[in-house]
Amino acid sequence: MVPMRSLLCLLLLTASAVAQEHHHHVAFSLETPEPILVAPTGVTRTYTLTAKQWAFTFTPAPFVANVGDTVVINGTSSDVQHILLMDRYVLGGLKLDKGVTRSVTFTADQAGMFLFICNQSSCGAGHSTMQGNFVVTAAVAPTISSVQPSSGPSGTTVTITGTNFVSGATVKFGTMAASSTTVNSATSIVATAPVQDAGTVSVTVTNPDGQSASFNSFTYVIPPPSITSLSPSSGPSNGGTSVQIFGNNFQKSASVMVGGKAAQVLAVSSSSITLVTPVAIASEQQTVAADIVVKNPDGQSASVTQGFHYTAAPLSFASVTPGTGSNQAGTIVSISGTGFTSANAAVTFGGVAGTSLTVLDAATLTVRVPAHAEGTVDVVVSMGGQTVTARSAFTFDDTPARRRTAGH
Ligand SMILES: [Cu+2]
Repeated sequence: MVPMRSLLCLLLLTASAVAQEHHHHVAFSLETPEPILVAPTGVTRTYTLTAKQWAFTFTPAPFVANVGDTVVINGTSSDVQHILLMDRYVLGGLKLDKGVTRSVTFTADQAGMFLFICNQSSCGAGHSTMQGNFVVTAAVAPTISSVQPSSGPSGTTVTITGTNFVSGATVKFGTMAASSTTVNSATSIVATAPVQDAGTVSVTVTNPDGQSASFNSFTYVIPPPSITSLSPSSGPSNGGTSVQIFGNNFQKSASVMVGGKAAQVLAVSSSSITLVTPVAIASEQQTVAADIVVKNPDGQSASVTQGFHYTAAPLSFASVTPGTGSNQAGTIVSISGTGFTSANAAVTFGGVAGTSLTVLDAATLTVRVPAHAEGTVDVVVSMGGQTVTARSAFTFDDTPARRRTAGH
């Protein structure tokens, strides 16, 4: 009869041998699993593990994941203590005790088949049969076989046919995200071409795991633009009015001219353009009707004659640059403000009229400063019957010239 103590030793030796054998498999997988994704990918999978003599039971079953998934195991025992030990992912062991739930969380970062065993050799005579495999599947790259239709204007809805599309996949037309994407199945995605310039782009599907497929190609064929309305259709002559143009077939790089001057374009969709009006041209009348011209990068354009009306802004003064000049006539300064017009325009410096007055636009003029005694003076701008006075806005100072003279 074998003494109790010897039997225990024998059991321990057997358990040790099994653990040693398992240890060999820690660094690599036993075999490559079938490349079948468990949908969805890139998610957290939570498994309940119940250990008992003599099995580990994972719920839900099977115990699987995709590369990139986060795996949570909430483990307990229904009898004695067992310990879960798993190649690569649970190397520290997870103690499983009756009435206690303990958890371990890891990222399935490598595909393969990973052996798990019970590492509690004193759990009983069937200990060495407590083992199984955790399967991690490498995600499969998508493929694209067709894009239909293969051409059309911005906003065209296309059907992308291929394989291995996964819920959450994104679609790009060239470098731009589709304006809408619906993954109907692993083989079909419906996407809407975002607003872009005319031309040919590739279509790319990217699964949530980062694997992608590109297809050549989708061609933006864009008819001439048209304008249906503007809002608002008037604003002050000093510009800065935010205007929306509504119409069709606007391309992403469309430009807009207002009264022959380039507007700042803020946003373009195929059916609307948001812009900021430029400063109006100088005019005898401060109310100016300006033509609107939208030009697509392919050269096609649409226009509305006198589509925007500049209204008279109150005359105001903002700055004079430079603010200092020679006593001698000759310094040319730039004055900015609002409501400028070339009608009855005059600028005086300390009561003396400047010369060569040029109103560049409704917000900018240039003028040659007259000769004047040294000192700081008021600048008075008169236009179209309005007058504005900028107190102490300009200084006549010949100091630099005297220094030059003194140096000789
Ligand atoms: Cu056990």
